[in-house]
Amino acid sequence: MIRIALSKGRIFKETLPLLAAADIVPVDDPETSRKLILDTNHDDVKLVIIRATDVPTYVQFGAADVGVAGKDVLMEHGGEGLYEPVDLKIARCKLMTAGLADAKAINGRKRIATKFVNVAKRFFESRGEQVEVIKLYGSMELGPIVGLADLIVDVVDTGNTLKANGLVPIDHIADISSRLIVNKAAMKMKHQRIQSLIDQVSKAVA
Ligand code: PRT
Ligand code: MG
Repeated sequence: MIRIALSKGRIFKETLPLLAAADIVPVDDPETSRKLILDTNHDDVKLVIIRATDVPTYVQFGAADVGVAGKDVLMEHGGEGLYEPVDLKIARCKLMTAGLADAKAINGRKRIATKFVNVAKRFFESRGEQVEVIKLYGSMELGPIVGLADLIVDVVDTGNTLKANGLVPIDHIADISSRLIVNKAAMKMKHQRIQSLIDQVSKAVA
């Protein structure tokens, strides 16, 4: 049995063709089905549909053998207990800091609103800056507008969401794409099955 952890939305959509190249095709559509475990064309391959930020956790603890997660989510998680064998080159974006376009100079310790608390701490630490990080679960763009924070750390694709909220991107933290991740124990115990999945998916990416 192989369990593959995926999130709905862009990662699911962009992973489907790569799984198809490995002859894995889901039987149900997660956007319409209420099932959290989807059957596939193989009795011994299941897809587990979870929140994007939970994917590394499921794979770390072996609740799923394999998963697909954004590098942003992996940087925040820390990557413990995981291998990251394939850059799938999907769901690309950038991790950035951003702030109000008409921001006044910030005096004293900056406040940073983000769901990427660990990433933000590491980034500002690496620049020798002491900051106060405020954990949010979404709509980070609102932070600077309502005076909750001076800056945000978020993923940016077109930049339209920042622009629509009067924000501008400032520092580039990392280029992001989604990665195939594998539980370290499963890589040993189910080596043949997982290695062939890695090979077929890698070939499809290239
Ligand atoms: O939505 P949920 O809270 O469940 O979780 P999630 O937002 O982490 O999941 P999802 O499915 O939205 O994103 C999954 C992964 O896609 C992320 O972890 C990233 O690696 C990647 N990705 C690629 C993005 C984007 N592009 C992206 N544009 N994730 C989020 N966005 C957001 C962005 O922050 C902005 O709010 O989409 C909005 C539009 O972006 P712009 O710049 O094009 O306006
Ligand atoms: Mg989202």
